[in-house]
Amino acid sequence: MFERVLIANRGEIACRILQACRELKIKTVAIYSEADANSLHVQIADQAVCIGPPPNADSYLNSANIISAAVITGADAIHPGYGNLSEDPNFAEACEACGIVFIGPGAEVIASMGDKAQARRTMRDAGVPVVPGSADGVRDLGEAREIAEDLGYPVMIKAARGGGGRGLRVIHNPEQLGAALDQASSEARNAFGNGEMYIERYLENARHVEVQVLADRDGSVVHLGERDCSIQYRHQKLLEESPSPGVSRSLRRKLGEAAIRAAETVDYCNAGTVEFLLDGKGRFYFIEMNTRIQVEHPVTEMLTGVDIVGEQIRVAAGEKLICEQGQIWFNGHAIECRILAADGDRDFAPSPGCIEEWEVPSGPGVRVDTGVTSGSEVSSYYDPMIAKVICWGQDRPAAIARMEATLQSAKTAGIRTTIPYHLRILGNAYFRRGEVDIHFIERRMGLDEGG
Ligand code: MV4
Repeated sequence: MFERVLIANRGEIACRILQACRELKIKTVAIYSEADANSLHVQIADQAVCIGPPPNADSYLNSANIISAAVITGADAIHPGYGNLSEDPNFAEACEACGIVFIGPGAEVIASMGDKAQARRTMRDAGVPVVPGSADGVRDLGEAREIAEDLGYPVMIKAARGGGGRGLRVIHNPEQLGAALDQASSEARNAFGNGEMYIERYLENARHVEVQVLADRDGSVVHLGERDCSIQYRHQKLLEESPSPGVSRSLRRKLGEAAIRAAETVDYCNAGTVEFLLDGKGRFYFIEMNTRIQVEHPVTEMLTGVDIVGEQIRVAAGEKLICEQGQIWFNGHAIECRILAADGDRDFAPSPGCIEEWEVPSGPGVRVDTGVTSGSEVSSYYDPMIAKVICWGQDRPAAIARMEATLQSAKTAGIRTTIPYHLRILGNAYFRRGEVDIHFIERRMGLDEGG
């Protein structure tokens, strides 16, 4: 096992990883920017290294400084968390070149899943269902027209190097196609350094369901069931749950098999997430694979009891997965609310400042993952998510009731939080019936609506 791990992140996920290391008796190194000198993750680590000024590009994305910090402190591995350098194949490669284990899949696998068009081809060839669409990137407008005509409108054009909602356009008719393709492609070239685009049929009322997988170096792969992540606003997820109200036992088995096949196809090692869109008829389609730990992983941990971050560290150190598929049970229901320092009434505008009061009650089936305490500063340099509240219940109504009680009892002061907005989601009649798709927020959360 590793002796010392550097955590190349901040906030709640840095705290979560630090705790996993402590449990495995691994010494920890935190990194921090000049804005984070007093942060919780710095306080709870065994040691901490300042890696740069406040802007993310100069600190948490500064791979040379981070790797230097690992070398100087004698860390034998780096956990990247999510965001930041977690899906940068160059960073993973640089770690390995310095003799430091990157806690995640290999650089080649990160790169191959980072190219969404290539990922789509790989999965299609492996027999994983993909959305009907172009086999390759579209070369010119003529070809795009032909493909779109065959698929039938509406279609969606996507940037090969996009992902997570960037570089997408819905096209309703052939007249829109040319200009949209030109625009989106040059946007993608600017943003991702690559203008390649591909086309899919647009799925209108889909759920966003993702399957958690774990794989070790021996090639054992298990799935930990799905999370329904449909409730999002502008690709910012607000609430996730497992099991998905739209997934039956037999569909779960098929989704799990498809996700395992996806992971096996690329010789995956570590934790990964296979994203699918689910239509109203029980059909599912691969869209992307994420090669990192995800924000919403605690939902799955609550449901299965598997410590996903702990397993990431163990398999990266060459150990075998702690369990086989037959030992994994899905118990009850879990829901996560992502609490942001933001104003739900004003388009989720960030609300930075001092958190004068921060108190979320604990209790049976309640987990709070946070990187803040009373007196913490929420900096406008970074993501405004300050905590995740995860509630477990014997069934979905019980999990909802527990979440409502927990959020109602929370005490916060000094900044705005999305807790009132989350309470509105929990009270929404469509949500309570489990009738959600990726348009839930726009269509069901208007001020005059409650279903
Ligand atoms: C789609 C789609 C409908 N049809 N692809 C958005 C993020 C990226 N992972 C893929 N996305 C979508 N791809 C087809 N063929 C709708 C979305 C989409 C979406 C997906 C998941 C969660 C939220 C979303 C919000 C808008 C659009």
